[in-house]
Amino acid sequence: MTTFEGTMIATGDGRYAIACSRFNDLIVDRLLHGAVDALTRHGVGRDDIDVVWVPGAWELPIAAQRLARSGRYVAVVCLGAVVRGATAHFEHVAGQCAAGLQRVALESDIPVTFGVLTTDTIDQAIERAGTKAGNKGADAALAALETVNLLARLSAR
Ligand code: INI
Repeated sequence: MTTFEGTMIATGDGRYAIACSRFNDLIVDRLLHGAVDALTRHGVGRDDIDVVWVPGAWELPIAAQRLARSGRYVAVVCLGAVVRGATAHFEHVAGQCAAGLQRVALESDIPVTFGVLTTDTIDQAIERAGTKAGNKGADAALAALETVNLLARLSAR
């Protein structure tokens, strides 16, 4: 039996893009901090990380698509925070952001990871942005790193 898994150690041969949505940037700043911290502590150089800001989660898929198609990156990490509040707008923004990013991920030849919080309240978002429920930006960054390494192994076999 042969098992293939990605390591969490950067191989130093590629740049990472992080696409962030500015809406709820109090939260997204913390997700970005977690993502950069995770990448750099696993061996990615700060100079090998580009950060791109879009207005809101709705705009993440078009930016992720452009970044993925550029050929400049080994992965795109997408970060945002969609908070339900009292409006049905949430369903459209969160749903279409997730669907769009999934489409970009499948149509790209590189990992496009999902670090977009979709919560009922700001408190829940804070919990997932570096307090008691961890940091989903860091999780999305490490998922990108692991998948980059896995794909390299699968290509090399
Ligand atoms: N964008 C977010 O990233 N999070 C939200 O919670 C949000 N809500 O609730 O409205 C949101 N809306 C803006 C949207 O992403 C677009 O930027 C806007 O509609 C312009 O296209």
